[in-house]
Amino acid sequence: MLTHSLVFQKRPSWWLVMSIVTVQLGQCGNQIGFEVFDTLFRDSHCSQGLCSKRENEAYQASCSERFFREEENGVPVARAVLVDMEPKAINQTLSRAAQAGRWKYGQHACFCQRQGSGNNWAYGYSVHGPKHEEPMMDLIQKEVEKCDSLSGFFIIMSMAGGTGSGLGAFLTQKLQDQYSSALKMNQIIWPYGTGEVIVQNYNSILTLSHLYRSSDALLIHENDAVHKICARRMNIKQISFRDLNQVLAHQLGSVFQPTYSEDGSLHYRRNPLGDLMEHLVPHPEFKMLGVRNIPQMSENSLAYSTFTWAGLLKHLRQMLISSAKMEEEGFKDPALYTSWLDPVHAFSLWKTQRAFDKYEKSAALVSNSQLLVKPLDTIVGKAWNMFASKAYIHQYTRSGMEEEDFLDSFTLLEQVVASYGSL
Ligand SMILES: Nc1nc2c(ncn2[C@@H]2O[C@H](COP(=O)(O)OP(=O)(O)OP(=O)(O)O)[C@@H](O)[C@H]2O)c(=O)[nH]1
Ligand SMILES: [Mg+2]
Repeated sequence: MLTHSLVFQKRPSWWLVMSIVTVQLGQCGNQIGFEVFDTLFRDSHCSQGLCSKRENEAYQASCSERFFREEENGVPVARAVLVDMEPKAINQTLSRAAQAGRWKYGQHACFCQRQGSGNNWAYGYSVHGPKHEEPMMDLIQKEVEKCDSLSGFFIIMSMAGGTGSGLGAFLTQKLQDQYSSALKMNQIIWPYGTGEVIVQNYNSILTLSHLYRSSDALLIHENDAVHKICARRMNIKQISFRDLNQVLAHQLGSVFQPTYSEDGSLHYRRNPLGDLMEHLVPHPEFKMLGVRNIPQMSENSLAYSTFTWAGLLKHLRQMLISSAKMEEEGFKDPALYTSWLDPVHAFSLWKTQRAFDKYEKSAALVSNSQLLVKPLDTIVGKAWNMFASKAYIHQYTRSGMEEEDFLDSFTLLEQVVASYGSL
């Protein structure tokens, strides 16, 4: 008992890990959010034979402080706010968390209405947003007040629907106004190319252009790419959103799992979002981030596989340059980076001895690169063609938007395409 209280009183300063408040928006954001918390929780609470008990405890403590808080009865509570304009996805998310029984969402963490935005960005942004601003911002503030120290916000949303995209853009703007010094990273789900939503290209360009003004970084996952991972690497036959979301959660978890700080000590990084963005977003014109990770495979294959660090990193680098021209040089090769960044600063390596999510060795690469230029250019082109024939525009103007807003979005994103193109 005595030793315990001494330990707590004498927490060294590095102990103060900063927390992230996650905002889950719309169907997609809520479904993915659950998987992310569950992955992080399961990973940090399974004990890993490969490292010491002390190491495991430090890892778990760091992960918990980032993403969970503790309620009186000892059950971990996700530092999350759930928002949707229709109840279905939130109800399902809450009941999945309750069924699993490992951790839970806060008792007052949800904001929900009866009627979604019907895939209309303008309805989410200009109608639902202003109408429900106060209660939504109150929920977020309550969660922020429960953090000893706030690293920033992680906002999960799709860009093709109406609520996650439109209301998500609205809320990110409000967070920027109210918490200007806190970092904001938006996790955005890029729709399938052969999308289900007819106006998805409109919703996408409106989302991206607004977030470009109010967010610090856009971490983008394309449903097509994640689908391919499920089919080819995980060998799943009938692929559901849940399968996609588990792959996504694994990727996000491997980005957010605690890693050692660079000072050579074996202490975990304190400020997950701050450290990521300091390295990845050195210029406000370039905010689009992508993740690649390795390995990711079905549990069956995993049982028969072994990996070496050299092999994993080589493969990861090939994924980065896709054409495997240069083989041996590592990530320090200046040819991989834009000329205005010194390769020493352009690349940084974060490590931990702790295995992640069943994988004894794994590597994830977060990069700010030209990866998304082509998909962005395609979406802007398709939206422009629809706009030129004025298709569906009345749905947006009826909800309070002007044609001018579309034009602003096109201009901004064409500039982004040009900037990335010139790297
Ligand atoms: N990866 C993934 N994508 C999803 C999921 N649910 C929906 N999507 C994608 O999200 C887009 C549709 O957006 P939703 O999130 O359903 O829309 P919403 O935010 O609830 O907005 P409204 O329903 O219009 O009010 C499509 O591109 C879907 O492919 C999910 O669980 N995982
Ligand atoms: Mg919905």
